[in-house]
Amino acid sequence: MGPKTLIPKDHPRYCSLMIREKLVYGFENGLVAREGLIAHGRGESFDYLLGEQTTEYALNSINAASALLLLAEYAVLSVNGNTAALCGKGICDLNRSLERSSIEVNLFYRTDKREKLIANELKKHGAKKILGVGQTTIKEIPELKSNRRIVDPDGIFIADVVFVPLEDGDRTIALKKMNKKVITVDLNPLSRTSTTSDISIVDNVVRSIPHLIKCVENHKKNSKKKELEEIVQSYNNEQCLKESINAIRSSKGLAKTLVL
Ligand code: PTJ
Repeated sequence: MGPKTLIPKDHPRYCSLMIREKLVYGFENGLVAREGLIAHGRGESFDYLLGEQTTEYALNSINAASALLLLAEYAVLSVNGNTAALCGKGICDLNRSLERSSIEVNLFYRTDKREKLIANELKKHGAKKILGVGQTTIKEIPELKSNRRIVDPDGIFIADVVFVPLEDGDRTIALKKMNKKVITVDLNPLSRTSTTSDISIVDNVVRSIPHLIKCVENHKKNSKKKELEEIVQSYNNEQCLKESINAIRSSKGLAKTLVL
């Protein structure tokens, strides 16, 4: 079940408007926090400036992210309300593509009810086990005050690689202090999350997850461990962020979206 919509398929901004509809639907069904709608507005404005397309720099980051996820001893895919509403299926597909990974619900505006609703949504897409829900034992990320400090002892706490789409800066910094490799998806190349993560995919999470799954599948078939290691070692996050900022400044994106 998805949102019922009156938006005609030939509307020039159909894709962007459908993303909004999905979030509103997610909000009405208790998955998305009110603040999640506002956070989306910020992301949407950056997406507009980037031309609502996956840039070659984002593809480069996605390639490095897929290599790092495959090299991980244990990767955790952290899911919040927005991610669950926009690409719950994609997260479950990505988790199935990886051999050593789990999904954990981890919320900034945490409520038990929303945690359970998000877990149920992910289970509809075939996820068997969801961490971070109804925990009896918990671990806390040191030096973090927000609700995101509470993590699953079998999940983020012990993971060496954490995938955190639409993350807040404080937790990214805290995860780095715990020596974890952090991969994020954030349309804002200037955010603390983007500038602190090891790999920042500056792209809409809706577009990047399918690319990421394809890349993982491709590397599984064709790349050796050494090749994956080389991809990760030669990746330069700072350069990718600079290129994303340049793309915004040079208004390549604007040239496309302004006509719509
Ligand atoms: O579900 P919860 O309670 O965990 O709350 C989730 C939100 C997103 C509300 C919470 O994490 C939050 O407040 O996030 P921030 O600090 O506003 O950061 C969200 C970042 O994601 C911003 O930098 C946005 O530009 C970016 N963003 C928003 N929508 C997208 C996005 N990046 C990629 N794809 C999007 N669709």
